[in-house]
Amino acid sequence: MAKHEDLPIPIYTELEPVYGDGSPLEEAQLRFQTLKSKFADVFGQAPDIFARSPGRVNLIGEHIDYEGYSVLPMAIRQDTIIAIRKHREDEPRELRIANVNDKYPLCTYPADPNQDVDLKNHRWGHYFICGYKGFYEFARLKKIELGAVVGLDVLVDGTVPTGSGLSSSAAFVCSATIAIMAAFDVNSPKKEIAQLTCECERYIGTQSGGMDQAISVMAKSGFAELIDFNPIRATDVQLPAGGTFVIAHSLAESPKALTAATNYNNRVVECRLASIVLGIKLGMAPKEAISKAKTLSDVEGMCVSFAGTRGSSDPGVAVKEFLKEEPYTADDIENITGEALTSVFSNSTSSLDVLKAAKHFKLFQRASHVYSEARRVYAFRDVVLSDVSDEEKLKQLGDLMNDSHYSCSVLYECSCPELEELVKNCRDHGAIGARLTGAGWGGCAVALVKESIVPQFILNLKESFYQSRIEKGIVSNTDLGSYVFASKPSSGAAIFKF
Ligand code: NG1
Ligand code: MG
Repeated sequence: MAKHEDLPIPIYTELEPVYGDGSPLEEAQLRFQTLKSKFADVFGQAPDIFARSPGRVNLIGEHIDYEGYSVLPMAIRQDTIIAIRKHREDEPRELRIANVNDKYPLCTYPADPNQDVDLKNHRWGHYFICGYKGFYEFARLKKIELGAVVGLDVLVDGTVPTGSGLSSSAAFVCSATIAIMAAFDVNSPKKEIAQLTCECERYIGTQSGGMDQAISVMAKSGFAELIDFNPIRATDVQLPAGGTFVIAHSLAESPKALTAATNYNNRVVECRLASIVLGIKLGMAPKEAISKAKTLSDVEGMCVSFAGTRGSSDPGVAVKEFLKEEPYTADDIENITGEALTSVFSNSTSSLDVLKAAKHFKLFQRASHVYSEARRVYAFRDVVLSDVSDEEKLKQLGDLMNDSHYSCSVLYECSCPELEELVKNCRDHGAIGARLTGAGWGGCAVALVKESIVPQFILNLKESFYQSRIEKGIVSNTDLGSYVFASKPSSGAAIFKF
């Protein structure tokens, strides 16, 4: 049987197989009907085809995908759906990108695959352009003949809350890319599309790993997935019975495209610096370390060999030995590398932005987090596969989630006061484990909760965490359902013809 990731994106003529997660189908049907009729209102024509790609919740493995390590997310029902129509050659060569939500005004761009994404002026439509550019690049590499460049009409409907750590951006970029591919009648194995969409999203200026796109494209209903990188692969993980994942929003938004230099990209740069310093301390020549030690996984082998001399197999032993706990200044690091940091990162403007904004670099803490988190992902998978009782499995998974949160909060410093309060609330109300999920600095927490207490758990959270925020007008009671909900693993990207 062909492996899941080797199959192309499925093409359906009905919704059933996609939203087959027990949730009401009528809602989804209505959304697609509305999308179709709005499309006709806005553009005066019917769409050719539709695409869907989901958001995700990461169960464990935070801020390690871009360091080359496996992660363990599951897709959620919330998604981005897109209707698209390819222009004829006699129509304007223009990309018209509309949204069913009035918050997002119509964006137009030239139909030019080589245009740059204007990072200084962020517009919501930029995420579509990421997919557009990526698709043309993909076609070029694959030598796919696309014919004359024509315009596109596009209507977007997204239900993944933005800035929430549930990957609204990847849902949008993946859905956009797949819609464009479908409009041009191109399809490919999912693993290739996962790789492509991951590269696409980097056009927006975040140096992201590939987790969000990989799960959005390759998810399978009913399963979480262990995602490996280089090459991208997905392995089904069947979660133990009796537990449910509840997702709860801290109501602090984390606009990643705007805070990249101080938060997300900053951590990517710190990890790169930690890799270089570790590489040098473990015997690489500085020039070699700069060119070869790109991620912490690149120097893991050396760290493990060193740990072996101390009777351990934990790369963290080398981190303790060779990195100092006090933050490094740029000077400290340049004394080790013998090269200016601006020259080390000279080919990445987003990294140069990080260097400008950073006061210091916490190499010890970031590397300690990454190596320990990478091991927790495998421990999580091993617990799932072990032969202890489901109840015992849930307990061990909860402990791993709690440890992950601690590491994110204390070593990686990607939490925030609202998330700390929320995670504590979850545990106080009986969660087996709880942690921040996604990039952090706001957004959601995920809690593992005994299925039998889920309704009461959500009620308790509403009372203890959300009620005061409703009173302050931060959130409305009617919207609360989209900020705190239980989620089953949903399926991945799909194309619809109807
Ligand atoms: P969010 O912020 O949840 O979309 C980001 C990255 C992931 C991963 C996580 C942290 C993007 C598109 N996604 O997710 O690749 O690094 O942070 O684990 O930047
Ligand atoms: Mg995102």
